[in-house]
Amino acid sequence: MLNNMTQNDLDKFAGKVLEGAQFSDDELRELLRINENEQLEKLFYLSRKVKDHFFGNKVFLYSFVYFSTYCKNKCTFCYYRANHEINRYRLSIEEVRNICRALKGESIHMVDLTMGEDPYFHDRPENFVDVVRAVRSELDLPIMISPGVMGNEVLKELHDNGANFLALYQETHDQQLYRKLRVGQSFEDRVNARKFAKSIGYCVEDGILTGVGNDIESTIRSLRGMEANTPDMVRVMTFVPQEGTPLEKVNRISSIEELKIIAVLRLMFPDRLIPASLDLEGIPGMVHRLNAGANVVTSIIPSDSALEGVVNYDRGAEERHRDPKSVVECLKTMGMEPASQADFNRIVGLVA
Ligand code: SAM
Ligand code: MD0
Ligand code: SF4
Repeated sequence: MLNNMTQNDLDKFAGKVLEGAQFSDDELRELLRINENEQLEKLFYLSRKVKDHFFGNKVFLYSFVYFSTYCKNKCTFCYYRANHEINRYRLSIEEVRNICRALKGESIHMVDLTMGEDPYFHDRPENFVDVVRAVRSELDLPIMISPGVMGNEVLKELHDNGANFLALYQETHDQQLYRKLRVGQSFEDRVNARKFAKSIGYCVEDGILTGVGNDIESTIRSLRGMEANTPDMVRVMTFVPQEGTPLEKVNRISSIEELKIIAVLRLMFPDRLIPASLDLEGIPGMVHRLNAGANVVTSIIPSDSALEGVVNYDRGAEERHRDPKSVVECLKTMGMEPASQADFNRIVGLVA
C-alpha cells in the first residue's frame, strides 16, 4: 500500500484518514506486515501527520502511582501475579497524599492510581474510595483509576468521588489467547466494566499486549475488538517476560512491532489518546513511540521514587530517569511540549 507512495501521495492518504476513511482487514494486514525500513518510515510519517492534525506538538503527561502491588489474580504475563514470591507493598493514605504533594506544580495532566486486584481494596471498596478522595483533595487534576475489574456500584461511587478515567486492558480480544493470559478471569466482565464505566461518564482506556503469542490475525481481532467499544484511549505494550512467571521463557520481541501497532492505532483512532509508556524502555523509548504517533507519556514517577511499575526497565535502580522534568526536557529536544491542562480537561469532559 505504501511502497510506491510519494510524499504527496502520503499527504493525500493522511487527508483521507482525517476525512474518516476506514481500513479493511486486508489493509491492516498489509500495514502490520511491513518490515522494511523505508516503508516503516512512511507509516510513521503518516501517523505523525494524523496526530499533528489533532494535537500539533502538544503532549499529555500522566503520573503513575502504583499504590498496591498485592494481587489475587494469576495473569501468566505479570510480575505481580498471586503466589509470585516478591516484595510487595501497599501505600497508606498518608503516603499517597505525600506523593500528590510532591507532584504539585509539576507538568502533569492526570494521576493514574494503579493497583493489583488487592483484596484489601476489592473486598472493602470504601478503602479505595478513600484513596481517590485523598488524591482529589490534594490535587486539582483528573484522576485515572487502574484497579482491575470492580463492580458497577463501586465504579459509580468512585466516579462520584472524583475518578474520571478507567484504564482496564483486555490484553487481547482473541478469546483463546485471553484464556492463556488472564487465567481464570471472565472476558465479558472486563468488557462490560469498560462499557458500564463509559455509560456513566468515565473516559476509558483499552489496551493490548504484543509479543505474547499473538499473530497478525489475532492482532487484527484485537484492533477490531477495541474499535467496537469506542475507547477514549488505546494502548499497545510489548510483553516483557518476567522471571519466575509462567511466560518467563518467551523471547522478548523487538519494539518495532509495538511501534507499528502504535502507528496503526493512530490511523484507526485518529483523535484518541495513545500512550508512550516509560515502563518498557524509559525516555529513549518514549522518543520512538511519540515519533510513531503516540501523544501521551505515561508512567512518569519522581526520580527518588521507589514505586514499582508493571514492567520496570529500571526496577531496583537507585535513581530513576522518568520524572516530569526529564520528560519535558526531552520533549523540548523533539520540538514538543506539554499541552495545557485546559486542553486535557476538555478531552476528559471537564469543562471549566
Ligand atoms: N491489576 C490491574 C489490571 O490488571 O487491570 C491494573 C494493573 S494493569 C496497569 C497492568 C497492565 O500492565 C496489564 O493490563 C498489562 O497490559 C501490562 N503488563 C503487565 N505485565 C506486563 C509485562 N510483563 N509486560 C508488558 N506489559 C505488562
Ligand atoms: C504505564 N505503568 O502507563 C503504567 C500502567 C496503568 N494504567 C498504566 C501500565 O505504563
Ligand atoms: Fe494482577 Fe493486574 Fe498483574 Fe493481572 S495484570 S496479575 S490483575 S496486577
